[in-house]
Parts: sequence; C-alpha cells; structure tokens
Amino acid sequence: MKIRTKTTIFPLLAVFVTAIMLSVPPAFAEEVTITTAAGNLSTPGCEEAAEGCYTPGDVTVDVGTIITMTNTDSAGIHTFTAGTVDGFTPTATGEFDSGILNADDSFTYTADTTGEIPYYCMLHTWMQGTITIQEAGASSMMDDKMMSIKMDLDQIMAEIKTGDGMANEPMTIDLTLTDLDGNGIEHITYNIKATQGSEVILDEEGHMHKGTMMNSHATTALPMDASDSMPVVLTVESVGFGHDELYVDAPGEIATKQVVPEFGTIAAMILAVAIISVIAVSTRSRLSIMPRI
Ligand SMILES: [Cu+2]
Repeated sequence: MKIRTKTTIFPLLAVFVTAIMLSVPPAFAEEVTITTAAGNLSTPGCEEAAEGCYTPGDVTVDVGTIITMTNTDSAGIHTFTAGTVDGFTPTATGEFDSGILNADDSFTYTADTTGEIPYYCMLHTWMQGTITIQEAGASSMMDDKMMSIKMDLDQIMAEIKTGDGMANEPMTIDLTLTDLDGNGIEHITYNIKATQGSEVILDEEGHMHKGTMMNSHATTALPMDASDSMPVVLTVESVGFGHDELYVDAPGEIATKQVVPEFGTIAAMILAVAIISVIAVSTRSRLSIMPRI
C-alpha cells in the first residue's frame, strides 16, 4: 500500500516542482521592460483603470537592472520622465528622461542606486508609475510582492465628504483614502455603495493610486431628504490592492457613514476593520505561482 502511494505521488510532485521552476525566472535576470499601457492614454482615464497608464505601473528591480521603457501606443507620443506630479504640475527629478518617444521607440535606463523613482509622461501627466530599486540580491519573491500590498485595511483612513442629501437630487460623495500618515495608497480598488431605505442609489467600483487620494462619486437622485429616520448609508469596502499579476484580493470594510442633514458635510474619519489574516492567506496562495517581472 505504501509503495503504491509513493509511486503515484512522485510523478505528481515532479510535475509540480517543474512547474514552479518554470515560473520563476533565473536570479540573474537583470532586464526589465516597462511599456505604455494599452488603451487610450491621450486623455485622462487610464489612471483610474486597474491596469494604470504604464505596464507595469509599479515595478521593483535590483540595482544594476537594465530597464527598457517602450512606447507601445501606436496612437500617441509619450515620455518616461523621472519625477512627481502635483495636480497637473510635473517636477522632474533628473534620474532619467526618455524625451519624446514615438510609437515603438525605446529608452534604456540602468538602475544604479537604491530608492524609489516615481515617473510620469510630460505630455500626459496623469500617466504615472514608480520604479523601486533595491539592493541586488535583497529580493525574495515575497518581498517584491509585499511592496505593492503593504497596506493593511486597519491602516487605511477614509475621509468621506458628502452633499446635504436633498430629495430628488444626486448627492456628491468625495472619498479620500490615506494611510495613517496621510499619504496616498498605492493601487487600491474599492467598492462604494449608498442606500436610502431599501433603495440602492450608488454602487460602483473605484480605484486609487498613490497620487490620487480623492475620488468623487455621485448617487442617483435621492428618493427623499436624508433624515434621522431615513439616512443615506454609505459603505466603502476594499476589493484589493495592486494590479495585474500583483493583484491581491483584500475584501473588507473600510468605512461606513450615515448621512443625515446636520452631519452631511462633516468629514468622518473612520478607522477600518482589520482583516490582516485574509490578506496574508491570499498573498501566500498567489505568490507561489506568480512569475516575477
Ligand atoms: Cu503620454
């Protein structure tokens, strides 16, 4: 019985191990490619999509890695320019600047010192990404992935500002999500829902980057004035962090708020509920099969 068990399991194990080895690139891989994202980049919008405006939007590499940045957008010219954007005002920091790249043009940058380099497109400043450079050999797959999912839900603060909630009018909802230090959160996807009585007046998905912090939503027209007996109930729930192959499901409640007239315009700062264990479990289960990029 034991022998039979062994002989059936061993081939399965062999297949499993082979599959894992295939999915992990060799440790000496020191070339990384970043492209412009698919889709329309010439008007704002890509930054709201889960994929972001560059692919990958956030990448972690070892010192010495050669990073090739390619404009794969056949419909537009773009740049990869190191620096930050405040509103629509960019500030170049000088680590690299591809200059204008026509379709299929590439620019190469060698990551020579550790640190985090945000970058953007000079022509479309909503296009933003981040390159994180770490000590060579310091990486493990877990470390790489943790970069994009370092937020726990109990470290997220939600600030919700709403209109007054008048009958027959849509109510605006400005949602700000930050960490405990007031910094933006990297790639969080959330669902925002509003109900009044039994009526659902808003139910949509939102996405934020590190630089976004605030998204505006609006309900459909309210059935009646918001009041103590008929408040608008807002719920913001996390769906996950990161994007593409780095995506990690992290379902859980971030904040709830009841809107009644006297409190309608007051910001509510609500600490989120911790679901660290869920994050940890889904992280591990995905990591083992994820190729490093
Ligand atoms: Cu551009």
